[in-house]
Amino acid sequence: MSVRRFTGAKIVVFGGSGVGKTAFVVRYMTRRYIGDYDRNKEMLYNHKIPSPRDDVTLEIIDTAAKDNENRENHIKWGDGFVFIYSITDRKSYEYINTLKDMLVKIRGPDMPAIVVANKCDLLSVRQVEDSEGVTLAEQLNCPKFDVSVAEGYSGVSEAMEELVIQLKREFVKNCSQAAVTANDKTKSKLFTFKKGFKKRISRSHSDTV
Ligand SMILES: Nc1nc2c(ncn2[C@@H]2O[C@H](COP(=O)(O)OP(=O)(O)O)[C@@H](O)[C@H]2O)c(=O)[nH]1
Ligand SMILES: [Mg+2]
Repeated sequence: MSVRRFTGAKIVVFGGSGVGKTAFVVRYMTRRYIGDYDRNKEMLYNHKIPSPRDDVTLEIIDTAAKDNENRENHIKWGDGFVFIYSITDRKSYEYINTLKDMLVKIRGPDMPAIVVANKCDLLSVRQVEDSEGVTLAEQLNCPKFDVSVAEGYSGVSEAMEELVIQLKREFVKNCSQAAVTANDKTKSKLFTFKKGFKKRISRSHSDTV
């Protein structure tokens, strides 16, 4: 029997404009911080995580579009999600809250995801309390990471490592569910075959009497 391996996943990075989505993705992929990007550009990146067994390739969409239709397509496309808000921007927190309802409606309450509270270097201009972020993460049923993309790589990498762990777990769960379904199908085929066989035997038996 062939064993399926986890070799990749699709990740969508959601968040309001200017929260640091592009900075987050670029920091994760290159370890570098580049301050300014085109805010209206949506980008699809491929990021390979080398591994002694199987390399894992992440496809990452850094979203920019605001229209609902695109958002819905992204929700359907992704295997896992990064929800970023900036602690200095209340509206960006509200944005994730609205998105959360749409997401739960389309994908259900359990999906690989992380909440990222960015710009933690700007505590003096904080607009979103830590407890509000915790509540959001609880509602999304996922962990929350406080980071400053500007200040360092480690918080970003820790957050993404957690997401990849969740994605692997989900992959294994789906594989075992698929195996159970396949097993059930084989069983039901066998059952139909046995039933047909019994009928044929009883018919041929009655023919001979
Ligand atoms: N102070 C601070 N600024 C940040 C941080 N992350 C991103 N920025 C800045 O926020 C602005 C918007 O970042 P960007 O990645 O383009 O946001 P996006 O629109 O969500 O993709 C840029 O000027 C970044 O330099 C952070 O952790 N701290
Ligand atoms: Mg951007």
